[in-house]
Amino acid sequence: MRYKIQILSGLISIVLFACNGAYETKKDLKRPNILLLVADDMGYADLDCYGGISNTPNLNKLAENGLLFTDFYAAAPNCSPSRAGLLTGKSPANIGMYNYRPTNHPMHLMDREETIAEVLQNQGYDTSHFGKWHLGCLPHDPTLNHPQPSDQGFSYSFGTESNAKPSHLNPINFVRNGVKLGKQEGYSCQILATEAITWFDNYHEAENPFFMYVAFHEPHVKVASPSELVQKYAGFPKKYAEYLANIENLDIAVGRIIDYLSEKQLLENTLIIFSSDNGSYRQASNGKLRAEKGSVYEGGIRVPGIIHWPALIKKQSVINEPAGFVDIMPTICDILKVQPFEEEELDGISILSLLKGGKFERKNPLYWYFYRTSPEIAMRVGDVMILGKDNDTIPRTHRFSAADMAYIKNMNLVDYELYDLSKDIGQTENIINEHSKTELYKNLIDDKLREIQLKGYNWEELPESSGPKKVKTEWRVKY
Ligand SMILES: [Ca+2]
Repeated sequence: MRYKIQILSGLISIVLFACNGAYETKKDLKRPNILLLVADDMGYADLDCYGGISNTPNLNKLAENGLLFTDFYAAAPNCSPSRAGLLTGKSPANIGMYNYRPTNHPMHLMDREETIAEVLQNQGYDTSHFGKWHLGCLPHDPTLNHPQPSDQGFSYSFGTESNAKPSHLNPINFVRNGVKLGKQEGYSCQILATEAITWFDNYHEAENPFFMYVAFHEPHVKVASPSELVQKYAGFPKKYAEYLANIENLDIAVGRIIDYLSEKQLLENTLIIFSSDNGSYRQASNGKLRAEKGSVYEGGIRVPGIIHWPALIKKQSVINEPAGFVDIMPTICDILKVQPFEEEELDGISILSLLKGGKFERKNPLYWYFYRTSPEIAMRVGDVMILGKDNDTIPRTHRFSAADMAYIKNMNLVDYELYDLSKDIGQTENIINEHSKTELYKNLIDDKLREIQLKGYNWEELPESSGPKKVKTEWRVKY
């Protein structure tokens, strides 16, 4: 994989863009359009430009003309907490998003949290959401009374509470601006692309900048892909071919949105960010990374990260600096020169200097907390990842429960692992007993757990633990 990235870097070392005078003023760079594209469960090694098998020319092109991050991280190893971290810039555990949110569950992204959409809406942006929400009930439910996309800064919303049902093909559970819709014809990613383009034509005021958040349902199960694409991968087992075609179909949908922006001459000053909400449930999709979705080993949290913004980024670069979801909110605030509502509470930091090709220094290490699998916590300090666990063997249910809440508030770390990711991307050699700074890192991660236990929202009306349980050490959890 690294070999392929190096090739990419070498072949396209300098890509110069013709200057478009309309976007070259400092004023315009402070108000770019922003397109946030998020895949669901796409692994680190799924895209062609990350060494994958699927044909993904549109995302390759974004990477070739922008920045490709080798060490980009989701905010959590599964859907709901990761999306909460993405939209707020805060560690999901600190804002009470501890796990995937099942249907009719009280856990949600609280209205008191400020989202990217709210910041941008206040700055005069036209804001829109397409696809998976997974931050509370959708549409409005008077019993749960969770904030809707419109309460979180999105003027327009077309999507689903969670996954597309019954699959990506002809989904029946879409909601447009609070109104339940019937069956939608086609594949989910293409339905989203069509709706997004329609939104531009019918709802976006040309004089305003826009913020568009497109949260694709692909390639989360249950996978469905067009037969003509599946046939392109006929040499693979049927289920695998369907998966590879699913990645290509998503790439085609991304291409349709990009082509529209290009036709309307909006591409030059649009900041496009592409990533995935967590690692893949397929080991092969995570390349050499250890573990899968649901784990705080690299396979659960390290994801593709591509940033494209021709008005600022003038040449292709591969960025090895660790960055991720929680950095997006502070970066956007930095670009707009606005102060987040609770700046001191943000866990991410602006990476605008990285986008500009300048120096970058992270004050507070990135970290991930997930109580359901072992290890429970990970922290990235430079090239090193330290992980902590309590070696408990309590079986866990799918639904976040009162027993889980009590466990989170009381757990202690008793065992640690340390990996040098610059030499050991697969986390095969635990060097906790050899590293000179082991005690320092142990203290850092112990302190971080205490902070989560102190600050993390305490849900009081959770369901009791029920349903099928899995022993915790089995990290290959399927959602
Ligand atoms: Ca996911």
